[in-house]
Amino acid sequence: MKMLRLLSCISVCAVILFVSLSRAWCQVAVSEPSGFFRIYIPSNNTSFLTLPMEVSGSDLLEQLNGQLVGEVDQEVADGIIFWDQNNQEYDAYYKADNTGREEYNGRWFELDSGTNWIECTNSLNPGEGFWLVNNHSDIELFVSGWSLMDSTFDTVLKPGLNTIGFPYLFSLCPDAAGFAASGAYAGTNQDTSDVLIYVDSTNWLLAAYPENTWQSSTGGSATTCWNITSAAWYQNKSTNDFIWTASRPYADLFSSASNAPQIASIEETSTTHSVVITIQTTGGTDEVVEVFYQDVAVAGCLDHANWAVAAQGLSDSGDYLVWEDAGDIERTPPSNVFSRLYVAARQDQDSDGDGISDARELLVPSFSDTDNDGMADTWETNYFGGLSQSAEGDNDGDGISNRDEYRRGTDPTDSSSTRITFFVNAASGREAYDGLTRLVTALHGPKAAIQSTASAAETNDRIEIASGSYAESGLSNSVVRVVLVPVGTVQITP
Ligand SMILES: [Ca+2]
Ligand SMILES: [Ca+2]
Ligand SMILES: [Ca+2]
Ligand SMILES: [Ca+2]
Repeated sequence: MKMLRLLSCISVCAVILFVSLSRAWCQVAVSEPSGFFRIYIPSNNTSFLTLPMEVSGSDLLEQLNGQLVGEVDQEVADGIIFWDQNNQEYDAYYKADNTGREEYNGRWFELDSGTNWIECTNSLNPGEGFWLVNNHSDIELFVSGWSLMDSTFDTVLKPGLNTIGFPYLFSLCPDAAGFAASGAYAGTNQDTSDVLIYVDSTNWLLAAYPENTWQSSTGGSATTCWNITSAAWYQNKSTNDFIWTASRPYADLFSSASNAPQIASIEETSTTHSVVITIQTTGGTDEVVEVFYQDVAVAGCLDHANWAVAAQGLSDSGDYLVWEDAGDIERTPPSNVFSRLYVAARQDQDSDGDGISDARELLVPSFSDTDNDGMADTWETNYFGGLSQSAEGDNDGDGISNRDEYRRGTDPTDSSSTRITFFVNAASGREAYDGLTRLVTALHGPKAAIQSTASAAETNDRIEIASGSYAESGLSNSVVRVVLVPVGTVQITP
């Protein structure tokens, strides 16, 4: 069963988790980015990997436990291998199962430990290399964690061999000059220089012209790149440690002034491969949560200015709410992406009162509203060539204000573009939706009741009513004059 948990027990661990998550974000409006990535390992293969997110050691093994296969015979069990750079040796562990001793099953023990059952206590940090051994059929592992938000990340490179990778969700071509400036030794031949060794290539650091460049062991300058999750060996030829400092490649946009919802766990469901997200909330009665997402490709990068809305209008009276991402009309199912990140935010926080949350203005470029007039800047610029038009103005003189044209999706420069169609659906509709689309999307969806839709409409708007039964007490046309368009059999009862 492919089920993952960042928390094995929400109720017991909640306090601990909140402390650990809130170390840098104790007063913010949006949560720390959290998400998942996938690791494909072919049958009977070993993959050399690094973690591009924060996944604590015990949590990683716990996550892998449900996906890798234990055996009583350590030679055929799935395993994990670490490199001990202090002692320059491998530490290999296997997953035990069917041992005849229930307390050992599903735990990880040292290889060749005889009867001593030496348990794995290693932890894994972002940027450290390790190997996963798959002694069974092809597998795609699901790993969840937190995007690293430290501005820099130091990796200590010991004399001899080290395993390294980039700790952020970002593919990278390691900068040779940066390594040299950090203390890497560049020489004039491969035997004396520091060396980066990939699965299929070896590159060494050249001191002569062109100075501080990676050279291929097979000749000529080399471009040496990591994808997200790929690791490499680093051979430090000197007798001293040095520190390679990686800089966070994305901005810190997370600095506002109120309590945030926090993503507490991300699990993949075994049957549908949808992703279930548990969000810790304040429990306040006014709190409404929205979720943003961003997909990152294997050779891509997280872009912290470019999120999209995944869900809105989530609320719960308790301290947690659960939202399931199965994809939708606008969003690929999570089973079809390598990596997806999420942030949860307070949708009810709207400092400028324009109906668009602070978080959406911050995270989604198309909603950025720098002049706080309730009209997205991209929309204003598209229609008016700039931000000078006022919200109350009526540029095309059709009686509908510029801001209402924005909200209703009509053309503010075309006086014939005024009326729109609303949608009602007794089955799929919700009163929290705006009624602007027939199908449910992240931002829109049909309303559930005819009367409330008529109240939201303007004169001459159409209301398309999906077939179904509607209980409408006191249905009235006194609000506005609208056109009702039933589709199929529509039954209206008082
Ligand atoms: Ca706003
Ligand atoms: Ca604006
Ligand atoms: Ca107008
Ligand atoms: Ca118009």
